[in-house]
Amino acid sequence: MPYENILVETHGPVGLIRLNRPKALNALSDGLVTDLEKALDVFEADRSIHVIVVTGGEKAFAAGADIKEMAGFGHMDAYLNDFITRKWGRLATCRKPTIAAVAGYALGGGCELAMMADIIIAADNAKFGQPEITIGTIPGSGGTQRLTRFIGKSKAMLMCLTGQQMTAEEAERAGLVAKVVPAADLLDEALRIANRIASMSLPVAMMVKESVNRSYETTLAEGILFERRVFHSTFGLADQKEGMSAFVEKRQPNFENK
Ligand code: DAK
Repeated sequence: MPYENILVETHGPVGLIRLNRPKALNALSDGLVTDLEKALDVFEADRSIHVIVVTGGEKAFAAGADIKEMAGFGHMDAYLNDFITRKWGRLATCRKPTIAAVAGYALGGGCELAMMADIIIAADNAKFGQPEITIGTIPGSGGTQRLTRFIGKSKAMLMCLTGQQMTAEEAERAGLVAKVVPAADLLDEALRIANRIASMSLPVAMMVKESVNRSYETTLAEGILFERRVFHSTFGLADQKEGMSAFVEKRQPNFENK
C-alpha cells in the first residue's frame, strides 16, 4: 500500500514503519498519523507479522505534532472535531508487541508516540522532551500521564514545566528507555530484539504484553489475578506443550503460534 508520509518494510516476521517527513523533522501531521494508523492496522491483521518496529530518521524520531497545521485552530475546531485525537492512540492499542527505535528528537507528540510502544530503544543522540509549555499548550497525547508513570512525578514535572529535554543516557537511567545503542546500530539492534521476540509463540508474547500493560491500569491484587488467569490459559496452548517438551528433551522449541 503506498503511503505519503511513512515507509513500510517487512523483515521476516517484523513489520517496520519509518516516519518519513524529514524536512519537517517528522512532525506528526494529520496525514502522517493517518498513514501510521493504516500501516499499523495492516500489520496487526497480518498473521505473518509478530512484532512491529516504529522508527524515524537520524535527526528526528518526530519533533511533535505539526505546529503549522494546528497553530490557527480555535477551541471549537479542536474540541468539536476531536482534533488529532481519534487516530493518535493506535500504537498504544496494538495487540502485537511494538518497539520504538528512537534517534534524534522525540519531542511533544513524538515522545508521546514513543511511549505508546512497548519498548523504547534509543540511539545515543536521542533527545526526549515535552516542550508544549514553550508554545503555550500542554502535552495532549499522554505526556503528563505516561511520562509520569515511566520516570516519576518530579522528573516528569521538570520536563513538562520547563520543556527541558532529556538525553538518551538520562532517559535510560530514569527508566524511559530500555537500552541505548550507538546511532549507527539503532535499527539493527531494534530488529535483533524484534526478531528475538518474534521467535517466541505469538499468542504467548501477546499475553505477556497484555499482562504487563494491565499493571498500568489496575491494582496489584487485580493485576496478579489477571496474570494468573492468563497464565492458566497458556496451558490450553499447543505452544506451551511444545515449549515445555522442548526443554525436557533438551532441544529448541518449534512454536506454531497456537
Ligand atoms: N511542527 C511543524 N514543523 C516542525 C516541527 C513541528 N513540531 N518541528 C520542526 N519543524 C520544522 C521547522 O519548522 C523547520 O521547517 P522549515 O522552517 O525548514 O520549513 C524544519 O522542521 C526544521 O526545524 P528547525 O529549523 O527548527 O530545526 P532545528 O534543528 O533548528 O531545531 C527542534 C530542531 C526540534 C529543536 C525545533 O524544530 C523545535 O523546537 N521543534 C518544535 C518542537 C515542539 O515544540 N514540539 C511539540 C509540538 S506540540 C494530541 C496528540 C499530540 C499532541 C497534542 C494533542 N491529541 C491526541 C489530542 C502533540 C502536541 C505537540 O507535539
